Amino acid sequence: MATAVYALGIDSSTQSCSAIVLDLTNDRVVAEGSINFGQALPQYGAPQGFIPPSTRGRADNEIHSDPLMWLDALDMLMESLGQKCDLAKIKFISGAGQQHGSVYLNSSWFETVSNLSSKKKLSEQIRPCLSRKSSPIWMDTSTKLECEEIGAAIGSPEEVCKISGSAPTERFTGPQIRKFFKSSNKQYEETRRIHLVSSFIGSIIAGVDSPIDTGDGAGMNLMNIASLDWDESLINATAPNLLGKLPRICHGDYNITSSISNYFVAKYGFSNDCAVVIFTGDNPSSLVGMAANSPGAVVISLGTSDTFFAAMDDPCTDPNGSGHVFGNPVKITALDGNRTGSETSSKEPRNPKYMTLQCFLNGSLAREKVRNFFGMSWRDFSNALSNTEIGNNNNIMLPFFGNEISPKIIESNIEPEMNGDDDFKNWKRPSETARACVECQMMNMKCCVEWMQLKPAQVFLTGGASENDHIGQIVANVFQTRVSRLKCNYACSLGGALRAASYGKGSTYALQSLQHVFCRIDNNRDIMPSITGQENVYDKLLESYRATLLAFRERLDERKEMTGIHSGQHHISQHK
Ligand code: XUL
Repeated sequence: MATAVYALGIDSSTQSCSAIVLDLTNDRVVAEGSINFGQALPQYGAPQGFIPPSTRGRADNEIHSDPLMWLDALDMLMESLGQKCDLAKIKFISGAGQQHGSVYLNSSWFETVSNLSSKKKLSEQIRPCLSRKSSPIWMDTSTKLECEEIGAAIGSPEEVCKISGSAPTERFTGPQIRKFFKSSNKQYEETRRIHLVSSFIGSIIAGVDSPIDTGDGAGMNLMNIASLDWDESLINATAPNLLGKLPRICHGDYNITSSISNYFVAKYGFSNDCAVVIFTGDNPSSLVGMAANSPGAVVISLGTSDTFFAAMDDPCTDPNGSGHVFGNPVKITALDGNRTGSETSSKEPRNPKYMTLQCFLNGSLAREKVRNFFGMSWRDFSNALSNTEIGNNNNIMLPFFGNEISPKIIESNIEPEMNGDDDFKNWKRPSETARACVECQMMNMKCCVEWMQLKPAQVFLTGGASENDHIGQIVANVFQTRVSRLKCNYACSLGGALRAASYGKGSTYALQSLQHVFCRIDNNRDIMPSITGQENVYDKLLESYRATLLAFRERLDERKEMTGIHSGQHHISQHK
């Protein structure tokens, strides 16, 4: 019997590092694993995967993580996978990282990453290479001033959006780099390489300095969305001597190396002919893991952040400046022939270079806040959704427990705005509050993604909260579509394994065929809207939601006028 061939996909995300191992010979998942940073590595003081700003004297909107924590988790993950399957059978590896986060490395990085010793931990060896101890991540909204400066240098935020696919955006890597250059000039000078989380983890696995892919590279405000390469004007507007500190961008030739770093061979028993494929961002990877990389399918991912994304042929940008265009991390190879049957979401092989994405910071973070406030278990939260009325008797919540990305709200002391009956407004109605949170998250999403002009006939749901049928029902009702889920709910790591198997050196696997096998829709769990167009209470509620949001914005503006302080700048000048 032929030896089975395995592919490994890794997902280095905000709260955990997870993996999936596929047996490509026998069409099955052989192992899964996940290391939760907060639980497994309490010594990093990051219960939710990021350093609580108060513990390090940072402003509330400066959110960083320790990159060494990601490496310790990677070591632990490999150790645990080795107990579940034969790692020597893995012939292809790829993966993804939380988008926008950046790792700053000095000149010793290049030598160190190519010569990792299996006698020491990864974190121990990389520690001396860090020119910045912590990494700003996607939750950081502290660069309002730098965004304004980059916009002004290029001409306007709209111009930056035209070039890079996104207006200057606080969490994006370019504005974060600019802030680092301004506040820590010496360390910036010492920095020889700036990696994204994806290219950092990919480099470690490959044992070479990795390029950045266009899916994740587009999330930096530094890449030209038309040429899919670094944009000179954006680089110059961001920081001096930046180009030399950035890895190459790559689209198409996805192999980093045909032999994994010897560290993993010697320490965990990987085979040295295991190919490593360039890593991408978590959302682009999920696009592949949901088989949504061809236009037509829309994905909603309910995770730490909620995201709404879809493949797209030509880049069209968000006039409100909070949505994005990223690269689509696939290429259709000669192996992608005609495919029959249609259990996956994608149709004929197409090669769109782009995807569109809208990110909502107050995703599971907000759902958790409501749950914790009322001391509910997830079961209680779920019961609350089933025991309350569709439309929540007009009780509305703006589900923002702090800054938000979509719509952009960057102010201090933001709390959810409640609109409805008195008890509801005074937080005395647990069940209605749970429903208001989820219903209004979905209505907010519907409003924010209007610019994409998509009319999805079906929404694919993924992420932790997608398992909850009551949440799925709200999605179906608000968007008036069928909601489907895949049998395997690990879209991000699955996307990594699928890209690895399709693009790794020596691969004979076609992405479409693999998706046909591994991205099957769980038809038994499809959810149809339970209300129809005519009786749709959400049409009316959506109007109330928009009005509540408008009134809230006006009040924020009045507050600004009264204090005379532009709140974003206030944060920055306070902590300079
Ligand atoms: C997308 C975004 C988040 C992160 C973390 O723009 O900021 O979804 O990728 O998941």
